[in-house]
Amino acid sequence: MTPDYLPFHPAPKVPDFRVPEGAVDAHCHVFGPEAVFPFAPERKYTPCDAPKEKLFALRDHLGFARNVIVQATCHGKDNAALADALLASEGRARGVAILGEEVPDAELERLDAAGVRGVRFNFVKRLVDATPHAVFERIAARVAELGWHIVVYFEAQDLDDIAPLVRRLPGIVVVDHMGRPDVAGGVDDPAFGAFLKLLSEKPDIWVKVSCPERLTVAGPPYDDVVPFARQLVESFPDRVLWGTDWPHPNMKSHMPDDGALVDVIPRIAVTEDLQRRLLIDNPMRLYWPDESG
Ligand code: 0GY
Repeated sequence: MTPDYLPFHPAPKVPDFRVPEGAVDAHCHVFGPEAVFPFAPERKYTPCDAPKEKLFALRDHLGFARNVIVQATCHGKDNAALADALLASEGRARGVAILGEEVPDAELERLDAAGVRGVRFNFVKRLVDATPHAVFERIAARVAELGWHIVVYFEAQDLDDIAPLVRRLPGIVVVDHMGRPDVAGGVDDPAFGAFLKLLSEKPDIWVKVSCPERLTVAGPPYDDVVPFARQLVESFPDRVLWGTDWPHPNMKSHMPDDGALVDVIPRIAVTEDLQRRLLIDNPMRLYWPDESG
């Protein structure tokens, strides 16, 4: 199957910023290989193969110790490639799955044993057909029994519709890519203000300060996105996560150099203390609580 967006960067630079030892890339994906793990028939885009070996090589190249691998819509509710990567990681990866409410308990237990610690609810209209909120709530109640958290992916213009559900969800809710703000409006934009207010009101909401490459209007080095991420890191230092988003599914404008993305980190987390919380303390608490200092 021919991919319908750009291939991932063939040779990312070694970052100028050295991440601290034990750092976690808390948002990345594995795709295929298609010959072994076919893509979902209902997918809205076709990725290129991005197998676990390439992800683990990138982890080492960029200086990270661990990954959180997030199921993407191109694999739908078939989490086989994800589980395979988690099992091959020798404990150095945890996962976030996509599930339907028909999922049997035995499958949940199998995913948990492989290293899945969360379920992802996607509200991005170009990526998925809508799921009733009541279905998400029933899935949330089931995975709460396993101690999993919930990851939500939505765009800023849909926050008003989704906020009541997000407030009701049990346990920790992690928002992907800063809630996808429209960066053209700047950090004083009322929609970003509404997102900050939600975070202030509900201490169980965490946020990934990821994907400058998706949010930017100006392009690299992402000067227009940095203030959003920096504000979140400084306002909620114990509830932020960072990830590469490799292999950058669906990126059509430009394909980022993953090393250059790492170089954004010291611009959004400007002290060693903030960097340690963002890259180690927070993801370890959420994904490896037994090893978390
Ligand atoms: C991302 C972003 C995208 C895709 C997916 O599940 C997905 O297909 O997450 C996107 O197109 O914005 O989180 O990697």
